[in-house]
Amino acid sequence: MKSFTIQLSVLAFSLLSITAQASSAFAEYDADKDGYISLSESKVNPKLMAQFADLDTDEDGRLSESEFAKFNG
Ligand SMILES: [Ca+2]
Ligand SMILES: [Ca+2]
Repeated sequence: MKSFTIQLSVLAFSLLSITAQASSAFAEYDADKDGYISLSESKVNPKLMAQFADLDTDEDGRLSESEFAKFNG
């Protein structure tokens, strides 16, 4: 019975993370919650940092949520 409960929690958690992924990833990178991902905030993910210049289409040195939406890591 216990393992069934664990499986159920794992399943619920997976569903939650799939649903939350799109909106929460941005918030996770935006450590200071200013609504933008700065280059230093992107350093937690080398792939994001590598694509930073390409994603920053308006070249203001930070990624807005719509610019970040084009990131595929
Ligand atoms: Ca920020
Ligand atoms: Ca930008």
